[in-house]
Amino acid sequence: MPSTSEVRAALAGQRIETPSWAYANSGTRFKVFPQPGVPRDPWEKIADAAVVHRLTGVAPTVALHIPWDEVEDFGKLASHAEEHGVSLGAINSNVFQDEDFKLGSVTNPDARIRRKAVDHLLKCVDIMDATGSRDLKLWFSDGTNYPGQDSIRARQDRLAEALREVYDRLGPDQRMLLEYKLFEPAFYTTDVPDWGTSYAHCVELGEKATVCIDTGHHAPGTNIEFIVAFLLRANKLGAFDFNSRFYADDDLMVGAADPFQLFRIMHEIVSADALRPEAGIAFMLDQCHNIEAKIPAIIRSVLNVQEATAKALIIDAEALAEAQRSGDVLAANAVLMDAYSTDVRPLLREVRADAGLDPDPVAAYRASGYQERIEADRVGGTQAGWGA
Ligand code: PSV
Ligand code: MN
Ligand code: MN
Repeated sequence: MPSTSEVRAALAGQRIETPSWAYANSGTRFKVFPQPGVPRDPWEKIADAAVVHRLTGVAPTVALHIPWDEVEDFGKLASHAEEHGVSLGAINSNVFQDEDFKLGSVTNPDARIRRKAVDHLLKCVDIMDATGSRDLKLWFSDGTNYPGQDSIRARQDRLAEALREVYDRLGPDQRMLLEYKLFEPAFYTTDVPDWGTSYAHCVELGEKATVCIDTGHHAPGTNIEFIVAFLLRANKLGAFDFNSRFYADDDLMVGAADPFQLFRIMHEIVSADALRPEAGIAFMLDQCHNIEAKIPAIIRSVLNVQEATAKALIIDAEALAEAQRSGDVLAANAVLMDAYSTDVRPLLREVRADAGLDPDPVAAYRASGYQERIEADRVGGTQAGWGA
């Protein structure tokens, strides 16, 4: 069994990045339900992210989405974050909401539009220089809706060319995270539809390019922990966008739909000793809270990741290895299920108390009066960008 102090130290040292857009109003293409008190600008989104970090102790960075979080002076935004006790995390590029990108951004058949898309990505690297962010996260909505609409192969060539130009612009400590998604908004082909495509481009690019796994971006039934294990072994897993899904890209709170899957993913991470921040994997949330209160939902998500992690950490690795060595299928499975069935909430409450935090961050938020304050102070909160 791992020692309790090791488990506690691993939990206390865990890092989970929250996304600026999850604090703002968002919805579906049918309706955005506005909520009182949501941030009106990136400055207020960061203030809210800082509250999540203060209460949980494990969410010290906040990801930005450009241009949703466009400001004049990104250095100032970084200082604002520092003043609030957090720092700026991954810069997410957005080449999916401009009229010009109807037929694609970096894979568009029109060279002028490809230039425009690549220029946006390069600008995101400039922003990283100003914010001190390590990671550029790329997700492309590029693809086609109809057979014959464009050459699948030519689009791969255009993608490779664009990625190369952006990759070559990265500084020595900067990285590129290439996210994939099976479909939507493209319905026939997507240019980066799966981990294999992302992996192949990352291998071609070099060591600063790694794959980002968004847990909501797979076909139903996909074994995500297999992907995690494969990419870890190949040293090509750079990040997670955590969320959960019942049907497609639902962006619900991580661990809400399938906490067992989250546990299996975290088991792969823990068994590869990849939980430590030095291992270089960014554990980020990418969620949209359409009907639930934003800040408590983000806190809940952080707790869900912590619970899955704690269960993975208490797996009896020696007993598991022994059962695997001797081919005892049932014993091996029982080791995993014993850990999964353990209530780790008391342990997490102790870890929080040891760190000087309230053991129940959601209750602490409700008691803090912060929600009442922002509802009184902020009028006319912004939309994250989705569902407009
Ligand atoms: C696309 O569905 C995605 O998962 C990408 O990460 C985007 O940047 C993000 O959603 C925006 O919420
Ligand atoms: Mn994502
Ligand atoms: Mn998504």
